[in-house]
Amino acid sequence: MRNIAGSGPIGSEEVSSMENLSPSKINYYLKTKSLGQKMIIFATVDSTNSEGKRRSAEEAEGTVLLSEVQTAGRGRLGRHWFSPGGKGIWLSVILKPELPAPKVPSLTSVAAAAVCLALEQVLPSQAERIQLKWPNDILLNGRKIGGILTEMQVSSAKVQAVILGIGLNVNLQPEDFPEEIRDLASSIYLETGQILAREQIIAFILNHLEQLYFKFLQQDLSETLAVCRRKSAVLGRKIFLIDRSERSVNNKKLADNEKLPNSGELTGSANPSGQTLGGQIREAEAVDLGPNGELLVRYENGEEAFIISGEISLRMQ
Ligand code: BT5
Repeated sequence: MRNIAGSGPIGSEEVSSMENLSPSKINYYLKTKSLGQKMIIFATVDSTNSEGKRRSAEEAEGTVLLSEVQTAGRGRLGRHWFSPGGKGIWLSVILKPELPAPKVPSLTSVAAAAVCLALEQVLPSQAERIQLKWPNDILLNGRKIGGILTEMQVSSAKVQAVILGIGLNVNLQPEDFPEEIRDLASSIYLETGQILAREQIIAFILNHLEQLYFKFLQQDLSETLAVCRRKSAVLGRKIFLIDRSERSVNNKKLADNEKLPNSGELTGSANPSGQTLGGQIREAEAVDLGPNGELLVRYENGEEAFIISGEISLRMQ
């Protein structure tokens, strides 16, 4: 029996209304052994990733947290993730892989590939328009409809838990987007005119995620990389790489949740010689993905580097 519960902490509520996410509908499509065997569905929570961190010690691997609304949804580097009610998928999975920390960033690619495969399944006629902007943006018709936030909790140099957060704008209407992101953000509904059942998409994401995650645990990232290459909006293109690391280190006004020691989002940006870009914007060509999902870039001077994500933002030219 799947346990779908929600005895939430203060500030969290269980969903009971019929118009909200239906656990039984999710279960109908779910084919997983572990992921989503326990789902906790909130009406409102600050961030499913934050809730995942708070619960990670007590919850088993594969526990899925969903919320209709997030009041403090987060993107990378402390950015805000708009999470209005009832129309999006705001989901986090608690994972407990026995892995060294440097292997964890690959999970962003695993999740990105899983979301693409799920979207191709529900939108076969749009398959070619679904793309990935490395490392974590899901695009439809070139506009951002989703994103991934991978965070890990580390104690005594051991990965205790990974909170894999997925945000997807499914049925959002124009008025659901604040002015500042209207130009870049969109939803499946806005791009296709279709209102989709969120439950089916959730189940399809978890089905693909589990399959790719299990392979990843067996050190097989080949399918993930094949999907990420096939769906890449970036490979072969000129890009700008914008280093954010100085901001992280020097800006004393960082929000607490922006970088928590041993409990933060994945960061790390270095080329093979260990240099960062030092706050610069650098032009490069996106050449390929590396064996762990890193981005291989070639700078104008011919130098090549693997970018590990985290503190690097990428703009397409
Ligand atoms: C991301 O960050 O794209 C990761 C988003 C992860 C959200 C999920 S929801 C479930 C889980 N719980 C959380 O609290 N988070 C995760 P990033 O690449 O840093 O992009 C953030 C930027 O995307 C913002 O600065 C905005 O420009 C834009 N943005 C914000 N909300 C958006 C939305 N709903 N749709 C599209 N773009 C958005």
